[in-house]
Amino acid sequence: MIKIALSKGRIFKETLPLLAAADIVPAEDPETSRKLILDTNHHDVKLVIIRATDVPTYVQFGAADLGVAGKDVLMEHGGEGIYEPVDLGIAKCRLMTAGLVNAKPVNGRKRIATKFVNVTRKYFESRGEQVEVIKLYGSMELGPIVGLADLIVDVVDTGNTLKANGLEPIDHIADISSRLIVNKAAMKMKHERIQSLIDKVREAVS
Ligand code: PRT
Ligand code: MG
Repeated sequence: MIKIALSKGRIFKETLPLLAAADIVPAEDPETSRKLILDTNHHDVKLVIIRATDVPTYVQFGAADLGVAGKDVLMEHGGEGIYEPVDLGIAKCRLMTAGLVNAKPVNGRKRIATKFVNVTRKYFESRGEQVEVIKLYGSMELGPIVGLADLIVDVVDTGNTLKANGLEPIDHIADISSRLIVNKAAMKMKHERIQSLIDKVREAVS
């Protein structure tokens, strides 16, 4: 059995054609189905539908053999127990700091609101800046507006969400795209099957 962890939304949509190139076609649409495990055209291949941030965890512990996750989520997870063989070039965006347009300079330690607390700590540490990191689970843009934080760290695509909330991107932390990830133990135990899948996906990407 091969289990592939995917999140709904943009990653699922953009991964479908790549899976199809590896002859894997889901039996149902996760946007309309309530099932968390989807059958495919192969009796021994299943898709596990979970939150984007949970994909590396499922793959790390072998609850899924493979998965697709954004580099932002992988950086935050740390990548333990995971190989990252293919950059799929999908769901592209940038991890940025952002703040209010015309923000006043901050006295003392900046407060940074983000769901990427590990990445944010590392980033400011690498710049020798002492900051206070505030963990949020969504709607980071609100942080500076209501005075919870001076800056946010979030992924930005068009920049429209920042703009609509009176914020602007400031520093670029990393370019982001989604990666095919593989459980390290599964890569050994199910090598032929997984390697052939990786090869077909890689070919479809390039
Ligand atoms: O939605 P959920 O809380 O379940 O998790 P999630 O938001 O992490 O999942 P999802 O499916 O929205 O995103 C999955 C992956 O897509 C992320 O991990 C990124 O690698 C990638 N990606 C690409 C993005 C975006 N573009 C993106 N624009 N993820 C999120 N956004 C959000 C961003 O957080 C902000 O709220 O869209 C808004 C900004 O978009 P613009 O175009 O207005 O700049
Ligand atoms: Mg989302």
